[in-house]
Amino acid sequence: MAKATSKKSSVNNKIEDLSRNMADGTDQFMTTDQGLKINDDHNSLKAGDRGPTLLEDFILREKITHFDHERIPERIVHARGSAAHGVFKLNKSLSKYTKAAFLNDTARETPVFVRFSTVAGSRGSTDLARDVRGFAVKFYTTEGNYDLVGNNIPIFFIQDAMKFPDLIHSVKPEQDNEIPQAASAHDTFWDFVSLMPESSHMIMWAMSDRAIPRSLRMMEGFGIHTFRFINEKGESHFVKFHWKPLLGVHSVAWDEAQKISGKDPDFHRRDLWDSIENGAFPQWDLGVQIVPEKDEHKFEFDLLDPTKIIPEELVPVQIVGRMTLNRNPDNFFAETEQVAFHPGHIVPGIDFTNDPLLQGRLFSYTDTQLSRLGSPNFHEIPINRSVNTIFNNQREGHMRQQIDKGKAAYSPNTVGGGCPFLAKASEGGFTSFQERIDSSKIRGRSKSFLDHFSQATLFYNSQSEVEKQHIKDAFSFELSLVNIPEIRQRVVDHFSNVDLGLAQYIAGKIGAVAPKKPMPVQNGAIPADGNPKAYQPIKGKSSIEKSEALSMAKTVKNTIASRQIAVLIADGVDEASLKNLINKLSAEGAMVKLVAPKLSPVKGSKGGAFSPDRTFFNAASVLFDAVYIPGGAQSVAALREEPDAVHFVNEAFRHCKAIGADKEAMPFLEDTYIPRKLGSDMSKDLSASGVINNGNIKNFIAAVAQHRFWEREMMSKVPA
Ligand code: HDE
Repeated sequence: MAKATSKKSSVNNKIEDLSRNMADGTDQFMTTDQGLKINDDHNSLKAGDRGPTLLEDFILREKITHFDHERIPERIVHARGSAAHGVFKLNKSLSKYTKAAFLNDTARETPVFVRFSTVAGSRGSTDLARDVRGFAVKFYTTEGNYDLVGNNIPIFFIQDAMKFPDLIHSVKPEQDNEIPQAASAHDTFWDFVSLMPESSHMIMWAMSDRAIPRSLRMMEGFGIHTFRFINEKGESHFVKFHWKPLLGVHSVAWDEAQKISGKDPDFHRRDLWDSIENGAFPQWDLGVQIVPEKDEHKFEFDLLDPTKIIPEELVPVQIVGRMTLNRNPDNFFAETEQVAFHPGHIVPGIDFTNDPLLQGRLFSYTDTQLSRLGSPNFHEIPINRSVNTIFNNQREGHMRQQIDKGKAAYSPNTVGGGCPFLAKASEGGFTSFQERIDSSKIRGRSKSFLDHFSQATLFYNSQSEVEKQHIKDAFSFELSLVNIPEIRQRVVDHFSNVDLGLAQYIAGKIGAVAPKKPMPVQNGAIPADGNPKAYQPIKGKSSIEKSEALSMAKTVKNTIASRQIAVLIADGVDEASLKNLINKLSAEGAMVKLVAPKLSPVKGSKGGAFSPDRTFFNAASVLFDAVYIPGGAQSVAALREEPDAVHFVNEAFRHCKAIGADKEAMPFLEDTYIPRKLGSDMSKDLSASGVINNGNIKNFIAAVAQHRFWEREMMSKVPA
């Protein structure tokens, strides 16, 4: 976690560029859009006190007209998002592989703007949907904007852009009644999945805890497609991009996610905003997997297939730089909403491959901005403009800002002295990699794309027992909300090819027939004249059985920085204990929040006063990472009388969070389900289960750093 600095000190050349468009109304008169000072902004112009409003009232007309046109279309996918500014610092030059300047010079810091998103929900939907998260990074490089538009899952549902509208139509709310919002648990999505075996690998990830992150700051990011690096000599290497969060990869429980959606649908957005405001800057390491051109066909999967990873055991991830998000946007609409990403925004040294999904994206992203932002001049919107001035012969269009001087707007010309000039490759001019292509035009799918199951199985086999259980639970939940039994059965049969035990478990939960062996699978995506045999999915061999990087179980668990810790207090709380707790947790960078029966100051045992941050009627355990109950006989007795306080701790226990208490608070813990679940002897040290009941703050801190004690779920759940 980087150290805090103020907003002013997080200035870079992109922030300076944005400041050209910033306006601050502090100490200024209110004006109309024409710059006229306004005298009355409260009353419209009328014919007499009680008379009709006059059409002449240009101030009213201007205000209402602007308001009437305030909305723009939300993104067709990834509508719900949150973003932040930051910097990328390279720490290992990649000049051997790429000539991209921002990946060559370790002295350089490149400004970035990063937008995280959910995919399926509308702009106002909950942050905690079970969904893939977008992870889009715009690098404002000296050679132009480079956008790495990725997700928090390293693969995708489909192999060909042609199926993207179908995929999205199936997952979005159903077309007759617009239900459900931001959820994949419905007939049309699973109908599509059941007919598209190529989605198996991605579905395994989407049903895993990766799809319910604890925080946007605790997710990995992936470029997904294989791209190319091109070096000065014109040589190409294949590359996959990874973002690895310094805080580790963590998730919430599904029951918790659903409750957060009600208690605070802005949970992720607030978490990102607050941590940056508090100086707990989120950081990720940039990693690359590099494959020499000659090794293109050496793997048991096709590098061009976006439903496949390159296991880290086969090609290690090299860490080459670090990204720090250190500044919140000044205006959500101007920056987060209007930012326009595009995988086709590349710089010399980076190029595309023939991944058919990537190829389709290269068309889509500019096209969609034309209807979303309304003009081919969207690149001039401050958040989108390059830090380099733009010179070309593109002219006019809605809302053109740039005033191009001179007479000539064409090339070649002599009238303008031949300007603007073209740049040679040696001067930084972009040239495409000269890949040799010699083949027939074919509308179809390569046979090397037909193994739809082996990596889905690899993923499942790489999970811990707890993670496997969460995947089973997620499938059971989702499919139980599918109304058509045939769809449920097809999905079960389909996943019997990934793991028979998994399919049998799900079948048992959703009233489907449990398969006894891997069942034949239908591939619904076959051309009218296609031979079904040629499209029959296969399960190839995987040279590795498990890959540690695919599990979250062994992620970073050495810090409590920026974790939200609830401390439950009432009048009479042991002051010395409370102050000591706050000091020790704060010293580790945790955010301590006092939760009390009401918002008025709580009296301490020595006459001091503590202002609560939240109350039992506006807070809930699901908004915190851990909970602590300090001593003070009067406070403990009052909390025992507070059913919401008891529920708070039961729920934290159910969600496997660290729970701490002073010895004096033991009677309170005995009112909860904890003794029944951990054995009634509360005098024992229960820290191995994440319950620290002896006031040992060091042990409590170590327990919070573990994030969750998921094994508790295996014991049985408490009602909460
Ligand atoms: Fe996108 N995607 N996508 N996508 N995508 C959009 O562009 C599209 C895909 C991703 O925060 C849209 O500006 C097609 C993969 C992110 O503003 C649209 C295909 C990956 C974001 C679009 C894909 C992504 C988008 C909607 C299949 C991970 C949000 C608004 C061929 C590598 C960016 C917009 C932001 C947004 C099209 C598949 C990531 C419609 C056609 C694979 C993170 O252009």
